[in-house]
Amino acid sequence: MNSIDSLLHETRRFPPAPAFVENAVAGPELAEAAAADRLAFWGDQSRQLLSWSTPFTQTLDWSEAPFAKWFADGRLNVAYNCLDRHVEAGNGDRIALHWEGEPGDSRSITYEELTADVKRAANTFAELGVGHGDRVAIYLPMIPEAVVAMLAVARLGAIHSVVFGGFSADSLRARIDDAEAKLVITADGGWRKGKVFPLKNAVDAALADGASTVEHVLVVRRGENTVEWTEGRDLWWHDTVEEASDEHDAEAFEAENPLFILYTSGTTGKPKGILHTSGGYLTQAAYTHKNVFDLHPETDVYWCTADVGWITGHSYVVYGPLANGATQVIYEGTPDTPHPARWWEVVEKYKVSIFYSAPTAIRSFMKIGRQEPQKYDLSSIRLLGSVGEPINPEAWIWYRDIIGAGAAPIVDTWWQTETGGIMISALPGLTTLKPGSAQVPLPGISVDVLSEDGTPVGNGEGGLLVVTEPWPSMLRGIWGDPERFVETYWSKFPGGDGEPPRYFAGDGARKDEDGDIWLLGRVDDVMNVSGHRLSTAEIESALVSHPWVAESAVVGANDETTGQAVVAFVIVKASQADVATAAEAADVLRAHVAQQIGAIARPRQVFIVTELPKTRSGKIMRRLLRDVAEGREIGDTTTLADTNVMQIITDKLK
Ligand code: 6R9
Repeated sequence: MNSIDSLLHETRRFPPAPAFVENAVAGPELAEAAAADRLAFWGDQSRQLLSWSTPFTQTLDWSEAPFAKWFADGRLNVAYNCLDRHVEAGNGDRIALHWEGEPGDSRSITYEELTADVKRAANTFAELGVGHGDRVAIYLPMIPEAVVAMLAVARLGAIHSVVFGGFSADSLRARIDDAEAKLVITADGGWRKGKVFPLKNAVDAALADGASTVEHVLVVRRGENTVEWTEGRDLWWHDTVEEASDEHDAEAFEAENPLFILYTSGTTGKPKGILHTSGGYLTQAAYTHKNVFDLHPETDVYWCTADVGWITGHSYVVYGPLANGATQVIYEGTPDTPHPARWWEVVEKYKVSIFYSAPTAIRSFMKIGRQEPQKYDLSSIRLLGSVGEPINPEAWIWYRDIIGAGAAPIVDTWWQTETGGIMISALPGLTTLKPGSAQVPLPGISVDVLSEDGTPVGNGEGGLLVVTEPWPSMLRGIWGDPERFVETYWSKFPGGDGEPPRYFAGDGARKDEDGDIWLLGRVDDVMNVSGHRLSTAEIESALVSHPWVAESAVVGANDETTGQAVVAFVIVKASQADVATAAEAADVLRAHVAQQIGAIARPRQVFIVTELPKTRSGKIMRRLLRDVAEGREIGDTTTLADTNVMQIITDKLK
């Protein structure tokens, strides 16, 4: 038996509620139109969702595959589409951003105000020499100026590279160098966990040798911490942007004008600068944001908890919501500062109706317990979203019951930095939900699951997830490295002989009996135990379904007899910590996995730990746990959110 086959004992089904269906944005006509003529469908979506100053006549040019051009002879301005046109349509008074600072300060900014702010910023950046095609690095906390800076760069036809504020000076410098950025936009500091974390001094350190391409550093005052100043290079935002004219006409650029570079880690040490362009990217960001989140822009209050330093923050904090004229919340700090229910307090305060977050956050709230969210009125929530990794069915049910009052549909959205926008997700008014499955490609998107030899697997089988047709928000390349782009994503299934090339996503997936897609984690996280394929996600799900378990991470460790063996790292819920000794708990949990999935999945070892190593975007770094499981020296920990975690884990296991 192939053990992936045993993955899904999850049989709970949640059809959409009739009242939801009645007002749903996306109906069956979307899929019908996409099936009738996929390219015509995307052309129609783009014309409906965006305002083009020069209409396009060709939807897709795939003649130089895998280098795609979408809407290539059309022209538009991305910032105009996110701002001015809403004001021109009479919606200038609508709130664009409800911003909540961690210490409790807040600002609500209308579309009219945001448009004026972006025009001032665009005038300032232009004065600093930023023009069409120039690169600007943005290294800011989650404050409104981050959104303003991104849109002002876009308005000028320049290219932003947002670097997450938690990255080190070295990582920042590597990204500045790779993109040859002219301008860096930062803040003195931002608030996190009740303290100001300095940013400007990291920029100073990054630029200390004076040998970079950076000409100016523009500094927003936020933390009010003291900063050093390099005369001639450094400028305050309040002395420049806030003094600039708020008149600025948006010039239209070609649809394929680069919009941003966003660095993401690959299999090698050097991060890849994923390149996205304008018209196709914005089309898919707006289309998915509207239909997947069932957006009613006049009444909804939307909150995506991602930082703008990640792709989710680009597509679902900045471009999708603003192109759609949505009202949204952005929050500066951590979910548990100054108290463990801070997020829920924010939901109540702004009456958030659409909430989009990540499984790792949901599991940490499960760990704290339902009493915290239950302190606040969450009745405004009508839709929940999940992104970043597979969501365990137990976390899904908790999310729906405790945050969604047992009624909100959950959209589990599969996509990547590279895909630019959501690719696989339920549509909330149409799809009967299956906890743990991302389910179906969106109308207009074509995906499949292939075996190693490139043939599609049947229902009930697992393989490699691919995208079989180009899509509007697809990455256009890796900055400065076209070969790596072809090699990484298109060489596994290159096509030829009448076969089109297929995009290899790097994820394992399985089709269930209905053909719905269940993500199994990155293929490097798929284990092979005695010739049986097992997914880390599958076993983690089984572990989390045990009442003692708050969170788990599973790795495949080399094993002399079985090839690989399953090794689990488990955090036990605080309320259960005294129930059993670590050794007893390990035995119970090994038996539980065997009982849930089958003896083949029984972990060789279960380590009870208090922390798991996570990247700053919340992904578990299984590579480091594999080092522990295989008794090796721990590898590079610099991309961990908390670099002490591995020490805590290894001390605990001594
Ligand atoms: C948006 C984002 C991409 C990788 C992707 C996959 C995992 C994301 C998922 C999911 C299962 C989901 N992933 N969403 N796995 N279900 N709903 O996270 O982009 O940071 O580039 O990560 O995340 O493994 O390949 P990115």
